[in-house]
Amino acid sequence: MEFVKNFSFEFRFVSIWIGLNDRLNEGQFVWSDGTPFNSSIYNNWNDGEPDNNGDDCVELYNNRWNDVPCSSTYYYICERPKGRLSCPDGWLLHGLSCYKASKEGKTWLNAKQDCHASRGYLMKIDDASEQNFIEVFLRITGMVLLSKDIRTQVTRSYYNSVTVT
Ligand SMILES: [Ca+2]
Ligand SMILES: [Ca+2]
Ligand SMILES: [Ca+2]
Repeated sequence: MEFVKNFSFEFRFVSIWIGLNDRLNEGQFVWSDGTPFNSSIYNNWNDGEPDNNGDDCVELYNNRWNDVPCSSTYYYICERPKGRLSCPDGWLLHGLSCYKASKEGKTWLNAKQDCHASRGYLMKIDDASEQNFIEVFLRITGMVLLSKDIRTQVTRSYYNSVTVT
């Protein structure tokens, strides 16, 4: 875990699309898989957000949520249910979902379509535990300079150090 911590600063300010949006009805947020968003169950809005300044799509930025223009091009994370089998190649299992990070910048809509093409949806953050997982996941997948072997090692040390529920 020390190793992961040392690199965390580099990735603190990367914007990542999540599935939350109010594109259809201003102020009524839903997840991209169609699930209504219930702020009282769990939310991670940054202070003063959402400010609804013509912004209908939500980024994860510095570990908090913020509504921004959907036309921004950001990295994104797709999530899909694990189902009965394990995750496909390139997807990481956590809880009942598989996750894949894409380091290709896309608009929110294009990112959403890419997730749908692989039978997933833009990341839906259901609770604090999933939010915490994604913060670590971003550090792991964002380390483009690391060799595959080292990345595998970091992934393993992460899983040794947390309880996966
Ligand atoms: Ca809005
Ligand atoms: Ca905003
Ligand atoms: Ca989820």
